[in-house]
Amino acid sequence: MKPLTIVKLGGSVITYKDSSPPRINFKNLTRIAKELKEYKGDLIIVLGGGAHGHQAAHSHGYANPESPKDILLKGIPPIRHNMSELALSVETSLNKEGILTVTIPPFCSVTLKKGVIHNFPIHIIRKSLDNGLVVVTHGDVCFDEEKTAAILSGDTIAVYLTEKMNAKTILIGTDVDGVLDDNPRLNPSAKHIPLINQKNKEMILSKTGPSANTDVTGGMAKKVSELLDIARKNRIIAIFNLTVPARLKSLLRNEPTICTRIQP
Ligand code: IP8
Repeated sequence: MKPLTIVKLGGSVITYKDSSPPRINFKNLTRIAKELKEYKGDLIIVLGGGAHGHQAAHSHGYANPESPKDILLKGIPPIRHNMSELALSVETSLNKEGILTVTIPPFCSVTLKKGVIHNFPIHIIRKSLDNGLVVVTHGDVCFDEEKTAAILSGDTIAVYLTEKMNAKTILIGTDVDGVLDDNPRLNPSAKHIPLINQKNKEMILSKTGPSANTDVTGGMAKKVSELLDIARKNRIIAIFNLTVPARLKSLLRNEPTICTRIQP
């Protein structure tokens, strides 16, 4: 078996997050496909929701734990439609670079319980990788055993699959240089943190907040805590700026680049 790498493409990079109706950022997507092209190991690409997921989730009550069932149910088709459209565009961009890709949407097989993954079959993902295909999956709306339906974040999927499939590398692409000690949009002198481990995690987590915009799934603090939970010796974990050309390529080659590394 080849080493497995999981790359999350942040929704704010592959879509114009504030655009309504949602729009895909084809310029970034085309460049990202070129950077992914030369990677030769097993590869799972996880998409964030961006404009396609978060706006529809927000307007159908997914940010509010008290939302009635009928409102949530009405949100399922538009969220699914938007995420399928986004996944198809990613698939098309990758295929254009000769990367043979299949999309496996979580809605079709994953269930949640109180918002947490309850059942996540990986058989088809494994089979696809073993047959040389690159797998695209994405944040999605999924049925929930206790509360109708809930949003499953791309970050949570990436972390879950890393642990379950014993990935060697997990790279989380965002629109900032990694973790900073303050919100860079509000404080331009926010400092970049190159490494998070058990020694500095409490201090860092107290400073990183949820992301702005219409994000219904938790932002940077949640990303960092989920990644710390799967940090192991010999596992490469990085949060990096996917809007800057060549950083993804450097990380895939395991070369030094600006990012925040997470270690045990
Ligand atoms: O952007 C959210 O995924 P995330 C997915 O990775 C939806 O948190 C459908 C809003």
